[in-house]
Amino acid sequence: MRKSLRFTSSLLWGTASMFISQVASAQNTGAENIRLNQIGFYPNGPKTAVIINSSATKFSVISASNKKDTVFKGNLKKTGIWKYSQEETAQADFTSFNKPGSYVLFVKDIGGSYPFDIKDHVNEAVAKASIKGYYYQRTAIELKPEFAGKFARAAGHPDNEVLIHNSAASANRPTGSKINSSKGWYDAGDYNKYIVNSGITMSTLFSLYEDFPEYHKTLNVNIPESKNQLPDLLDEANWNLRWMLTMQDPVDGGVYHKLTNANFDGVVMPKDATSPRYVIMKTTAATLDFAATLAHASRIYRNFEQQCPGLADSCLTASKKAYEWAKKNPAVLYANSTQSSLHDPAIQTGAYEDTDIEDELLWAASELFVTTGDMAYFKDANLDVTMAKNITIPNWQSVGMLGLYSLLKNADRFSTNPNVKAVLESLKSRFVATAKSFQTKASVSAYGVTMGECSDNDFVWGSNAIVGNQGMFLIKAYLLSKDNSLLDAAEADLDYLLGRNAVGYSFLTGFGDKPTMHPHHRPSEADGIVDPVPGLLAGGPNPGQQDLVHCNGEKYPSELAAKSYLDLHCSYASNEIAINWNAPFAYIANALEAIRNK
Ligand code: 9MR
Repeated sequence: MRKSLRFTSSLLWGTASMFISQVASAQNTGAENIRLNQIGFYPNGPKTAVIINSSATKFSVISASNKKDTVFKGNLKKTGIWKYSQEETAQADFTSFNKPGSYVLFVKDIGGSYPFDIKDHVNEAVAKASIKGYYYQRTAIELKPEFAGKFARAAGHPDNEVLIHNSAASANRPTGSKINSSKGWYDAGDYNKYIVNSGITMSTLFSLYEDFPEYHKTLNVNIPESKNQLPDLLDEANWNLRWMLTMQDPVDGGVYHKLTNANFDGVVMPKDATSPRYVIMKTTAATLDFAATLAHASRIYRNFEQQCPGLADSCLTASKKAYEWAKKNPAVLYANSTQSSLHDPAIQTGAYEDTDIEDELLWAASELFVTTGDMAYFKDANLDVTMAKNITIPNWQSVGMLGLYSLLKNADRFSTNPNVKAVLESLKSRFVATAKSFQTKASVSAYGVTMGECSDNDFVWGSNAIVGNQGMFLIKAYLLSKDNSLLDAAEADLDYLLGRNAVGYSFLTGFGDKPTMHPHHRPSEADGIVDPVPGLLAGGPNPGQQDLVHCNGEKYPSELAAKSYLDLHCSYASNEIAINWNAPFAYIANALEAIRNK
């Protein structure tokens, strides 16, 4: 965690004579009532804080280093009540102040904010940490001190002898036979591995690579492979890719939905969680997500044939085979409930169940089209029908946009085919217009963010990934349109995740002055270390509060959507971490580093 400047503010303000009396009476409520990015801002980027519980009309920015110079003064803009937190808000906009340094924002009747920086590369540490977070999620490998520091730990879950569950049995692989399904990342705070969620995660990270290949040439996040000739992000993704490849039945091409224990593990370190592991039935959703991810992987690793000989070909073969299985088995759905009643042992872990898989087909067909140029896949994507409803913020259950992102990214390659060209041009203008409409709504919202503005259902389990994916959507639209307002809106979404939100937390473990400290993450809870494993994004406010029964009488601070957050290990519905939630955060933070520092 960055050096805590958590203040007892008489120290900070003592010499700012003009404010002494106010500070004394304000009792440092500024830190709680001034919501801003606790890391900081780029000199050339937007800078906004949200103020609550204040009747002041003005604000100032003061040097944190000499604790007395007022460097900027501005008027607060009243922005009304945010319906998700029922707070009266005002915004302090100090975008025009661009002098590098460390500062505090001060409002007369409430006091000073947490300190923040204005500088180039301001997100470098969070950006790297959010990628390094995946290293800490690796199964089947010891995390050595030179890479993991105090979070070094023994290997867990080798998964080299995984049982075929009877739901997954086939002639070549009868119930109880064993396969090697090693490597991969733990999905979240639990120790299982799920194909559906791996799919969207890998797609997001591949996009981060594809959109900024130059940036990744020099990015070093200190993982065991950092010294090889592959970008670190692709080395890290490769750890999960190798596992994904093992999840395909080599005979028919179908893909197992998940690799899991029968029940969630206790709160123990990975090496101590030794329950039997199973692969569970093949499903259409998992198989299509696999087909999409592997077709995408094939494009990415094709450029690194020397470093990963044969990998691109293997991925493409596996992808095509999976796609064929899905076409023959278009509606094999997963539900824990059917599993529990039909099979022994009953499986109680994460379900990732989905009854609408048209978007999975769109995604897989789009990726295979982009990778192979085969028009049969383009036809299957059926864009005339599917396009409009899939221009949305993606999540693990709604993945059509991931395919559309790849089509948009590669549109130039198909410009000689007039039919494809026309469809992709229409896609581009609709996509950019949708992003613009999100940005317009954000610009008049009380917190100045897209959160809560793109749909009525933004505050769900994993809401921080909703805002992360909104930011990514905006950046992708910025890359196509060069409309700076879209980039600024995405940066506001990062601000939200790092402190400009209704609970005032920085949701990335290890960063900020009021960070998430007790994520629902087994290693963080079981390792005996005070700090949580760093670089992991908490799920965030979730008025569903589905975990209350497990929290021994602990209550969420509020039932309001934006305030339904509990920084306790028991709160898996608001405070778990997950690979698919980290990915859009990593995308935005790294994209801003790549773009703003040019
Ligand atoms: O992210 C998932 C969320 O959308 C669902 O509402 C929730 C309940 O089904 O499950 C979440 O996914 C969890 C998965 O099932 C198991 N590993 C932890 C994931 C994050 O909580």
